[in-house]
Amino acid sequence: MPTFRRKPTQKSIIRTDAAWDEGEAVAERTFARSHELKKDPRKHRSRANQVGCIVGVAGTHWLVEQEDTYTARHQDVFTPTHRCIVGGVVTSDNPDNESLLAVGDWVEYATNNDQNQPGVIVHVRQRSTRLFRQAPAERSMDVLAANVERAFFVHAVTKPYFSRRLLDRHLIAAEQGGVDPVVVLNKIDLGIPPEVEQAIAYYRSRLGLQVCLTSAVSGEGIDQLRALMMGNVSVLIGASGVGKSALLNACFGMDLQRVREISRKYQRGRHTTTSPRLFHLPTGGALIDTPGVREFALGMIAPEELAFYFHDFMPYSERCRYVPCTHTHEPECSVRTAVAQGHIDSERYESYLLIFESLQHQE
Ligand SMILES: Nc1nc2c(ncn2[C@@H]2O[C@H](COP(=O)(O)OP(=O)(O)OP(=O)(O)O)[C@@H](O)[C@H]2O)c(=O)[nH]1
Ligand SMILES: [Mg+2]
Ligand SMILES: [Zn+2]
Repeated sequence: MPTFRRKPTQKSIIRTDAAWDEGEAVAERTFARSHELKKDPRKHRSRANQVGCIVGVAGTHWLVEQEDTYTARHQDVFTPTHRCIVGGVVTSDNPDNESLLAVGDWVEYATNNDQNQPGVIVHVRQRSTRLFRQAPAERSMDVLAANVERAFFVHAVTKPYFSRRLLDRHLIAAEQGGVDPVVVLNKIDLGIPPEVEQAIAYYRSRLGLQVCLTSAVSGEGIDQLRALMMGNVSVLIGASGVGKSALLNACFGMDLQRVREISRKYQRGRHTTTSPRLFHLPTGGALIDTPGVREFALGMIAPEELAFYFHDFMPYSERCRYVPCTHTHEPECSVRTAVAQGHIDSERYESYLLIFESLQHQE
């Protein structure tokens, strides 16, 4: 899926943020190929004759649903789309270090008079929220979904094993991107291991997290999940094989997405879903299914800011002797004392240390 991972190339992007409206020169930040564009980026945008939302990817094309169709809220989960490409110059209202395009983005595009030819995306509108991770081996942010109100972080209670490390990263990413998090623990028909029960209790009571227990097989928790989706644009995020597509099918009551058994040998998913796709809910709102993501590197956080994302540390961090305290080695650190006394979950602290180290590494 090459286009999903496409990063903004400096040559083809021109920022058109507020600076333009204020008449400030942003010439240093423009890389226009045409002189006309350099003079007036609005002229470039006027090439577009449509506005729409990116709902999927097909090969090298982005599938764009025209605004009127998108908002019509007809009962169809599938609605007609225009196939579009990114051709030549694209302007964007989003930061340069984020993916140029993602499912959920609102774009301005020009359709081709020849129906067999793809349309051309001309401009990407400002994202209100995003769910991103740091792209592997890069400094840029890989946007998994844009403009979503809620993220369902799907984990299996078992098969594949429940990863606290991944969940803690998910929660930080949600806060960074301005997205409301809901944890979905799926496959409860297989039985919930005691350590998973314990973890859920901690996340619920200490972080006030909404946790939804589900089974795509028995149907337990599906009504609750469906109710949480209603009226919102949400995204399913999680490792491969946890049952994102199975849950989507269960919520819609039809087989919209392919589902495949996890590998017996490695107890991992097989990356069955290969590109993100947005489906309309008959009750209003939409749900985006995404390919499994196991590596969830965080970016754009200074190591010393990390503790602010660990809300369960807050009541203790105020009492640390050193200010600021990184809670890693300083003497008389109340966070470390709270971990030793069992007031802070030692698994959460372990996640903190690992993320802290990875962020330090990046600097
Ligand atoms: N027992 C049980 N199996 C489930 C449940 N949900 C999904 N599965 C199974 O788990 C496997 C993986 O499900 P998928 O829906 O393909 O997983 P996914 O998260 O979409 O995986 P990717 O598309 O690879 O990211 C399939 O064999 C499903 O039948 C559940 O609630 N209980
Ligand atoms: Mg899937
Ligand atoms: Zn401390």
